[in-house]
Amino acid sequence: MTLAYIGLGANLGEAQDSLKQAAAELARVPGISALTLSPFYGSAPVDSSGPDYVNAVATIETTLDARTLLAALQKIELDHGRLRPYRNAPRTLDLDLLLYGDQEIDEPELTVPHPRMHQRAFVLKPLADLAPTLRLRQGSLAELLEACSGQRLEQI
Ligand code: A4P
Ligand code: MG
Repeated sequence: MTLAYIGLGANLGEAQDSLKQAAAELARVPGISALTLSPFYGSAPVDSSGPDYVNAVATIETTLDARTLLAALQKIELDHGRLRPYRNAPRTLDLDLLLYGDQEIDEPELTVPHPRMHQRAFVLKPLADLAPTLRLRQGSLAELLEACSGQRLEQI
């Protein structure tokens, strides 16, 4: 059983509803259990455009290996009508595998820990809500959050 962290984001459509539904769908995937969802946050787009995002983080316990878990996340994205016109395009649903136990994976299709998570308040804050004492390679969540205090983020 591996503890994994999933980042959820959306900035098109009924974003908060999409995140709630996606979390419910994730909880029903065989091999996934004990899903805990953070509070929801509204956040200004970072390296992206369009309306504000809604973001959250979920922890799960899983017997799926990391690649199978990623495939399950991508299936849920597709079910929510996710299109990929260009990188960082506005999206109806984005599910990122942030952490998979303490495993490090460095492949184009799957990089874990997620390579940009430590620079993003919309990931770090909900992560801190779920796991306040967690440390990333780059530092404690509090230190990392301090460094991205310029990013607009509010709990909704
Ligand atoms: N991939 C590699 N590693 C991973 C991983 N750990 N989790 C590959 C998920 N996917 C991973 O992803 C592109 C490819 O990355 C996939 O084929 C997968 O095999 P994608 O979801 O199709 O494209 P994307 O989301 O545009 O790219 P990416 O890299 O997920 O973007 P980011 O860096 O996550 O940024 N601002 C706010 N406020 N809130 C947001 O949620 N999100 C982004 C997306 C930008 N700005 C944002 C937000
Ligand atoms: Mg993504």
